[in-house]
Amino acid sequence: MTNLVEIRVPDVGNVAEIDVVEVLIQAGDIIALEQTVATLETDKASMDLPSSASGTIQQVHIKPGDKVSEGTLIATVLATEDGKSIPDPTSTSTVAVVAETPIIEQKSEPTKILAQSTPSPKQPLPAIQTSETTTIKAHASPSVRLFARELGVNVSKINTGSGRKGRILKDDVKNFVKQALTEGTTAGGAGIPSIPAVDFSPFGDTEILKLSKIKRLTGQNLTRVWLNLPLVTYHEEADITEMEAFRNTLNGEKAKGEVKITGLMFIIKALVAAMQQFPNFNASLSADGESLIIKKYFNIGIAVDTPNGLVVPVLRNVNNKSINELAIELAEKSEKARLGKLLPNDMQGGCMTISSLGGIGGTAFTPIVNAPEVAILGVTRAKMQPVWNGKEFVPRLMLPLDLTYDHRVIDGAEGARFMATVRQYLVDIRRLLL
Ligand code: CAO
Repeated sequence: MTNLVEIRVPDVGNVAEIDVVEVLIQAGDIIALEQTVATLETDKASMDLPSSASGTIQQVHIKPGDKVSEGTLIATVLATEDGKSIPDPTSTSTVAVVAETPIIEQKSEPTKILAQSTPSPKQPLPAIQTSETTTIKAHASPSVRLFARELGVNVSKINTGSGRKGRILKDDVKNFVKQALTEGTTAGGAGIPSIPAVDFSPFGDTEILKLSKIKRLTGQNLTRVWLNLPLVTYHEEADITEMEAFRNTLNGEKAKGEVKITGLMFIIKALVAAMQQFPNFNASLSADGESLIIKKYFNIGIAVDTPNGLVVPVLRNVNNKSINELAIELAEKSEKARLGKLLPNDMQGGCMTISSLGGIGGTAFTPIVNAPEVAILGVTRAKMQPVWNGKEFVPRLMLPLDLTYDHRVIDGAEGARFMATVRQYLVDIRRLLL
């Protein structure tokens, strides 16, 4: 028995326009359940859309360059009997069998890391911006024009596009940027020379490994933030001896299999308590760079290390959640992140990011702000140290903290006061109750 099944775009978290980057099926193809049928891309993630049925493709309803959104019909499949997710055959509606959770390769947001933001129009990459002196009509879709504007590129300066009928594609914009950087064609910009290509073969064997998409996109965002934001990193230390004792007590009371509490949960809480006292840290600069948008919600992004690179799931409304709830939520989201299953929605709406390397080691580092956020907190490994108490040296567990902030928004003294407050909360977590 066979059924006609529709593959539609699943709920990807309130994203209005999703670009179809690649279509991997055509009519007549035989596909397996969960086989990728298309690659979709939002400004935050690229996702492989899996088929929700096995069978023969009857018709493909999209093509590369199309815009789709939740519910858009991707393809119809004459599903075989064993095809899962086959809709109720008695239903006459076009409601479909939506694809299962798409496999997402998150774009950069990370931290040391990333900027999800559109750079302020006042601050295009200076090395690339060109003046609008020509009236040549460039053929490019609105999303490509937006992409070009974000990079400060005037699309009319791109002579030919590689798309159909010379249409300008994102890759053409990227190539234009690369070329501009290589040639140093600047309009009053930084004119940073590119790293020259080197032939390594005289020195020994080499192997070429393609960067994952997350790494590539993260790299672009990092560069963008690095070039656009005046960043300062401030280092602090908190005595967490008591906090650690309390954490161990709590974990000792947990039943087998329950999610354990790590110090990160207290750090998240302390950070939010400090953000409530210092609203400038829970803010973003407006696109024109002239005002500060203060947020009244407290969502914290956590940089998670995955085999494909860094991603930043967001824990929402942290101020209303308990330590246990946060531990469970972070465990779920980091697991999803490592399986590449986060949806764009899981990574949106962050107010500040924490990048914790404490599970690995370190004494300090300089994380890069996840713009348009204005600060990021780096954490490295707590260590027993001799601390002078006025009479003698006593062993205390000291936690190194590194705050990088956007100096356009945060002054040095403000940064130091903010970190003194975070430290106070961690030294005596009872203060979180006040
Ligand atoms: N000092 C001492 N020990 C620490 C610590 C710290 N600052 N932070 C974590 N630990 C310990 C934990 O207590 C845990 O010990 P036990 O197994 O004995 O309980 C162990 O290290 C592992 O912790 P964890 O890393 O699994 O858990 P976490 O809640 O601290 O962090 C997460 C969760 C998702 C942030 C982490 O797993 C991760 O991915 N970190 C990497 C983030 C990253 O790569 N950032 C880099 C950004 S810059 O490129």
